[in-house]
Amino acid sequence: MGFTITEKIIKSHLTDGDMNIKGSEIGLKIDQTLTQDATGTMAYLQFEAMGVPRVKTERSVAYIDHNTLQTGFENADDHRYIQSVAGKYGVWFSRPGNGICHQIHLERFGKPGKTLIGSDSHTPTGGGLGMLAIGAGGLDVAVAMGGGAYYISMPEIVNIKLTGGLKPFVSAKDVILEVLRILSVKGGVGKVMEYSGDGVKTLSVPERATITNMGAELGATSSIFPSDEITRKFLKAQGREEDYVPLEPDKNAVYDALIEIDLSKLEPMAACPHSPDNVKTIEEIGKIKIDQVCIGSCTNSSLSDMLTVAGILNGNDVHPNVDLSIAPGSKQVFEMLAGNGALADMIESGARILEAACGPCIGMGQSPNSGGVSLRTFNRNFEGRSGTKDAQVYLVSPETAALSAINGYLSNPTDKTDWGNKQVYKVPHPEKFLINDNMIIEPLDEKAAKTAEIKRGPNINEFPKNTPLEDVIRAYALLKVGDNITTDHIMPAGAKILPLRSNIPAISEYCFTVCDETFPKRAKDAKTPDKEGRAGGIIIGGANYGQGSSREHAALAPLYLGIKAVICKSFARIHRQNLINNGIIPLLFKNSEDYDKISQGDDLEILSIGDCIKNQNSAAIIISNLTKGIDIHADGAFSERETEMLLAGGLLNLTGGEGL
Ligand code: MIC
Ligand code: SF4
Repeated sequence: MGFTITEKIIKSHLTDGDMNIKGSEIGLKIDQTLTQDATGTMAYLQFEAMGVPRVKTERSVAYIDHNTLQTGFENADDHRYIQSVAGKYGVWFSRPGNGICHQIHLERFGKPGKTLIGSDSHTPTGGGLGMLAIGAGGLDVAVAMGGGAYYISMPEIVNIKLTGGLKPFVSAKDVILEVLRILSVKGGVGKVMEYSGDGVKTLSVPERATITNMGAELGATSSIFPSDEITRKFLKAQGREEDYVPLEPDKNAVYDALIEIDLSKLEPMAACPHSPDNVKTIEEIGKIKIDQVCIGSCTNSSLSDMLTVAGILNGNDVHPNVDLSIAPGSKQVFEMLAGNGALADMIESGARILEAACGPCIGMGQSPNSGGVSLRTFNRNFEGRSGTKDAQVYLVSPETAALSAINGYLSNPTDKTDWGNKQVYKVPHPEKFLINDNMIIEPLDEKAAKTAEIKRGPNINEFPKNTPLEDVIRAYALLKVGDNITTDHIMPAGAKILPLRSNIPAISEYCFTVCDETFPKRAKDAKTPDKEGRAGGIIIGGANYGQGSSREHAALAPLYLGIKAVICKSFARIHRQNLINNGIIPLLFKNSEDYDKISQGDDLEILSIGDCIKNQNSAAIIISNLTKGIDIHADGAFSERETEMLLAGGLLNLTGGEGL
């Protein structure tokens, strides 16, 4: 039996486990890591706590791209901390303004056949280059930087076979929207999406990266393309052809499932509010009036995306009722747009140009007007993420976004009537990228690193640590939520809250406030044991709990607020791991209908939970609902490694802060 690309990379990086048993836990050696600033401060504080003198990876990079709005000292202090810690421990540092981590990593560092984990859920962008690139919690990245393995469940591998070629003005974004339409935001859990077929040869590396980037929205462990002549051409144009290695599946590779997509049949699409899988064709949605268009984010900010946008905007004015903002993905893209005049075309049309960063994608500015309709080339349209609770955010391709910005309504770039007399100007795509890495700082040499000082501003607070698992949990169901709860619900982001990412007590004040403003106070009050021995809280969730971001804060803040366990129908992969890493017990309802048997405020007791977990007998865990007088069966199914972490009260307790 031959191997898929995913299996080849896993095989050459396997440190633990049996890759022949799907769903079993396997350990992988990690070649490269990346962090961004919003998750990075915690990751480096954790790395420091491990006491490893220097990173052991082939390449680790710290990017500053999320918290670039400096409305107070906090973000700038965090940047300084990360710069100093990176220099000391052997991590390359990408300065604020250099661009979005995933775009730059693709341009300057990614290598086919390598493993990459990043403290950001869109790390699979690197799959566009043939890397096995996976999003992880900050603590997992810290462990990998220290030379430790990264653990995943051996994934099922889905062959997404692409045939034909895209029609003009249908784009890579429409391909991944089609996959989301077919599979939904839960459809990729436990799976790697591996792209194959003749259609692959029609897609450039940045187009492939758009598709693998948004594979995160499927809940997939990763997504990957072959490494072929197109990959070589991209790396050559980036001045690093030597990083190229070919990578394709064996002819007799066996996949767990097959999805076939004929690219020539795809139409322009949009993910409608408020979920990336709520996909319809633009034609189905109709010509709705729009208020805002935002172009950029790690999904669609490559040079070719930007040149396409400039070509559409050129010679046209942005509609008077539309606010258009554009954020190029990296300094390289920005500088090249400036050099070839495309930037002038954008400015001339009336676009507002933002710095190369995440910006509006994470609610750092550009919140839409009340009830406003916003078209975004981004990857997430969760309720409230834009900063305006009642905004209606649609996720679209750069082509759809640019044409709509001129017309003032949602436009179909394959429909001649939506073009009117407009001419599309083709800005030539350069053969070579402009290479200027002056915003990337090399780490200090080992001698200088020894005496280098780490700069800690007052915003940097300690991360909370858990205590070893108790045998009985007695607590109220402090909050009950429904299906598909995102980490944006659990620990919201945005310009006001993101600066508190290095300060868990302060950020905890916003935990779950999207669902219930009273939650932080109620949780803090419940921390103190009452007369009957109740202490802390339990959260009840539906299916796909914790989807979305990798932010560890969605576990750290609940931990700080005294949450002991989350019981739900199913978990998203990264969030479940973050809970375990921090000693919060993720339990499943054995029968999902039992979700209805617990109401918010019910008094719950879980006896012998420590014993059940210790004896790997989580199937015996019983939740007694003392309010309703019923017993409910739970399940956990923890691996040996996870069991140890839960018993110790988290990964850092387990290692005692000493190495791995
Ligand atoms: C996101 O897109 O939600 C983020 C912000 O990039 C997060 C990371 C974070 O919360 O800091 C992610 O995708 O992991
Ligand atoms: Fe940044 Fe948005 Fe990409 Fe997250 S999804 S890394 S916030 S651009």
